Amino acid sequence: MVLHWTRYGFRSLFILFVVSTIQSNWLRAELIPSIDNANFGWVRGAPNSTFSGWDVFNNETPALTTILDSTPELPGQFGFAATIRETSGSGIVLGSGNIYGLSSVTTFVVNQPGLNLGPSATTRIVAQFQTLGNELRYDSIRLSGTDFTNVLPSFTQELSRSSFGTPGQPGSGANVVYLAGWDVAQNVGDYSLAFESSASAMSLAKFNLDTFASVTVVPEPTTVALISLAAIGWGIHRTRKKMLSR
Ligand SMILES: [Ca+2]
Repeated sequence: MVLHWTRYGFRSLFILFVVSTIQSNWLRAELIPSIDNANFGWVRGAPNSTFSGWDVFNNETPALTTILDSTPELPGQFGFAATIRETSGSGIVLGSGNIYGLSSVTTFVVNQPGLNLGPSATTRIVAQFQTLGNELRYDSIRLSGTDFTNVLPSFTQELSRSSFGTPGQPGSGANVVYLAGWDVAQNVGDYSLAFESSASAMSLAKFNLDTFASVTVVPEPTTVALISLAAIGWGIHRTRKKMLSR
């Protein structure tokens, strides 16, 4: 048993070293064009946005076989915090703060409270994952909301990939940063993101989740009328000025 844990201790040390020496490319989610090339004008921290991020996972329910972390700790978080759960019973939190699948596929669910702005708001949801060792099962990444379930991403992108160790030997694997995003034509009160590893021995090292809601503001008729009046007034002023200066 002592040997067993020493082995995992070693691996977590090794993984910590790998993480600190390989630069990852994470995207600011507002830089991704929408699928219809609309410009949402979103930035992290803007009204109607949320951002939760984990570099280090902890387990708030050590007495259970599942893992719960409701305290994302990256700086610059905004809006309602997300929670992450690992529900397979195979997951452990390593000393490095990674969630590792000991004996089987690991199964994750991330809950993100939404702003519930209704059907006139468009929502962009961007998840970014860093995994070490075995990889995600990429087609398992699905989004559910109040009235839709298991929707595949609108767009995906592999942001970086490198390998470490000797292939086939213990302590080897891939270091992958992967992005999956959705453009949803509404904004609901709760989002749920599900994903799984492709096999055991995947280490979830980091996870970021951005959501942005774009509310279409239609000017009220009185506002339009006032703007038109102001424009006409400005035109008259210009004409008078021109005539006076002659
Ligand atoms: Ca935490």
